[in-house]
Amino acid sequence: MNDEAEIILSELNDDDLVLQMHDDLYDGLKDEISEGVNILLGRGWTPYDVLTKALVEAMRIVGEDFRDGILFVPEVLLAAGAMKGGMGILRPLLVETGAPKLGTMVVGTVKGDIHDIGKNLVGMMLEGAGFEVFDLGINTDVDQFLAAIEEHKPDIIGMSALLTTTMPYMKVVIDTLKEKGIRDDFIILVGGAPLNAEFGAAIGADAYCRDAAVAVETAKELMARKHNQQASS
Ligand code: B1M
Repeated sequence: MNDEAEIILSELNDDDLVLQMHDDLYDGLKDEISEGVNILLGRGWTPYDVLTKALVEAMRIVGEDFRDGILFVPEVLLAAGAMKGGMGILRPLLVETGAPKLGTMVVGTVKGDIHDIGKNLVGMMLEGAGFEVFDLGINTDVDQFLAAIEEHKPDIIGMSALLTTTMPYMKVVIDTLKEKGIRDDFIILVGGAPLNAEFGAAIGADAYCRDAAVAVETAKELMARKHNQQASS
């Protein structure tokens, strides 16, 4: 008999529910994750807390076991599907904003890389903070970035990479912008688990952002600086 079937999520206290959600995300149980998200929201949790404490933390655990060969791609795909289910509920709440438009961003996961959960989160959080976000999706090559720049005239270009093999592609994009003489027209933010601040500086990005909350703060700060520079020139 399956013990899990006996667990009634709504009867668990917050701490136990969050732990159960970690297990459910690990097991790729999308419906249970959606239910858990709704319960926590109903108990007055902020969407951001649900996201970070229940979903992102669960995916961190999945990542460790994936690294250690305990979980494999099919299981991780199921976990990612459950995570996306939960994010789908949180998205409208996170992007709900009366804030004035702060700027425009195009964001994409770079060529060769199909990880999009972190990039999606960054996009959502920036939308929530008042940015207009154009999401270029996964496996984005330099021509797609250039076309989006032409079309959307962004203030910020965001790039995400989750693999050590794809992070160097960010430099390809930045070098291409330099060759075209347009690098300094944009704020360039980079992020993703294998990156760090040194890497961001080495490839010529304006900032490396550890997580989506840092991306929002950094985007706001660099936009304010850009406006101040424009005002004083
Ligand atoms: Co992949 N994978 N994966 N994977 N996967 C990692 C990244 C890995 C670290 C797992 C591990 O070994 N521990 C490892 C990379 C090792 C390395 O290069 N150093 C890895 C590998 C090896 C692979 C494959 C090669 C496996 C294989 O096929 N043998 C393969 C590659 C496919 C490809 O891209 N070409 C692969 C495939 C997959 C799945 C498809 C199964 C799935 C992706 C599903 C999807 O995204 N739709 C998957 C997943 C889910 C992961 C882990 C487990 C979780 C990633 C995630 O979603 N995290 C991951 C382990 C890990 O990262 N610990 C792993 C949650 C997310 C909220 O965090 O993405 O870090 P994160 O985003 C954060 C910050 O990084 C930051 O803010 C976000 C929110 O706070 N951030 C930005 C991210 N982008 C930003 C951009 C910004 C600013 C901040 O500015 C614009």
